Amino acid sequence: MGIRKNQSSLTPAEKSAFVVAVKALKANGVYDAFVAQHRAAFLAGPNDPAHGGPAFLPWHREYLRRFERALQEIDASVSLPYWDWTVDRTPTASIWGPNFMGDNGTGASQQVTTGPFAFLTGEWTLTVLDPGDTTAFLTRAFGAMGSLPTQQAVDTAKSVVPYDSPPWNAGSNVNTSFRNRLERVIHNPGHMWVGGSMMAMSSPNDPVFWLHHCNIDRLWAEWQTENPGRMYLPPSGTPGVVAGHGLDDPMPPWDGEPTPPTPRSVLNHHALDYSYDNEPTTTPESVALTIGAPPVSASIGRAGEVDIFTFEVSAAGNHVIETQGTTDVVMGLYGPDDSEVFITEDDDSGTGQNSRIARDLSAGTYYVRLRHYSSSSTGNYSISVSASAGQPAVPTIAVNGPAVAGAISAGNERDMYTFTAANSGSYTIETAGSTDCFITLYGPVNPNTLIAQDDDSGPGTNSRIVASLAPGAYFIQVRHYSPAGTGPYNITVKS
Ligand SMILES: [Cu+2]
Repeated sequence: MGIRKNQSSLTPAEKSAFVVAVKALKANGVYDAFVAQHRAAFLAGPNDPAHGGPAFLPWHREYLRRFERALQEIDASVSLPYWDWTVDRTPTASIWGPNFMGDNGTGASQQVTTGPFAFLTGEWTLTVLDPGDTTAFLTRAFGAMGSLPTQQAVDTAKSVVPYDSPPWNAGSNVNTSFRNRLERVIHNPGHMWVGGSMMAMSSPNDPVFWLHHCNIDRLWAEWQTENPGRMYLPPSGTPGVVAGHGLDDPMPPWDGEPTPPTPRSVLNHHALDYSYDNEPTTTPESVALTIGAPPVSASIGRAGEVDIFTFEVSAAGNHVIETQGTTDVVMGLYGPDDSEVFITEDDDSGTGQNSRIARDLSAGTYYVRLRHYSSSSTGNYSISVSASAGQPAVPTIAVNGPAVAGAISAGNERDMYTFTAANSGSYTIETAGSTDCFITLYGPVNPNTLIAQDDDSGPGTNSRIVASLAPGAYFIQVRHYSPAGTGPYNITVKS
């Protein structure tokens, strides 16, 4: 199942993969066919199958999923990201960076001149245009036509029930039609704020269209989860409802297909094989492990299954979680006391293809998620947790003191250090030597709160993090850039 992520959390590589796939569809003509479908829906006027009626949300869900599948034919790892404009609502937000959507339009023409979709690069020429429009380049005018929806406006919209109400069109009361409130009060302002190309019937010409509509789809999915008793309205055959907008109406332009999509067929987005990164995970039943007890037998009985185990740490110390058997499992560790807080993951640090995590853990409840390395394979394994007595405390690095010598002595080893920032200010954490270290800074106080990570900002392949820190205790994790790499290093903290 593809996971649609908040665009602000995409890695540079994920952003690049999305951009590359979008541009591949542009180059082979598929992209413009999608733009034409959206324009054709608007041009159908009072019979628009996609806007100003109950099917606004189902039509766009189907449309986005088809576009996403087209992207996935280019690159199976790509999912649509969503743009949460209640958070990323300024022209300087990273979504508008040169590696993603590019910036605002400039000059009287409002032409977008930066990023992957700038006309000047010669790779993003608009060919499907609204009647009378001849502008071949992408245009934007941030904020000129209004502001982005706030979280409060979203909350208010999501509190509206039922799904829709008579007269089942753009005139439905926004206090009795969730759909029309979401469409008019939340969705339209997103198009308006971006401005330029996003104002047109051909608005998918601006790739941010997909990110905006993905967020609208996410909000609908949340509303559905929060209102399980509220069915889509109206039923097919309701007088005065435009064709395509009834629950079981085939939705144009796909109504000629052997099994045409209907609003009903897209109500469960999980059945369309995607989910959103902020959805509460339906936790399968977990199995409790006892520290020091013999291994517990388990199996990945069906492809894609995830097994969950828990264990209680009563006294802080070093713990080892490992699997046994011939099944290539991957193990993720989460906690303490929160099954969603990721600590670390391991594939093959154990014997054979087994997983092994050795870690200093504070007291609390921990969660282990186990899956097969291959999402299409199954197999048996066993799992155990042990605690080593008298393990060393986390070494302390004195700020502006001598370098501390360390070594990655085994593949996938993680060395932890702590230091105390006595004053607010800039601190430089740096490794030295010929080992390609990768460092991660956590804190203050909580060793699971990520601040920064770095691979090669120091001399050679050394790591360097310069961070402005408040007073408090911080933690540094040192690992080798390569999961199999080993070697000595020195580490210092200077203020
Ligand atoms: Cu639309």
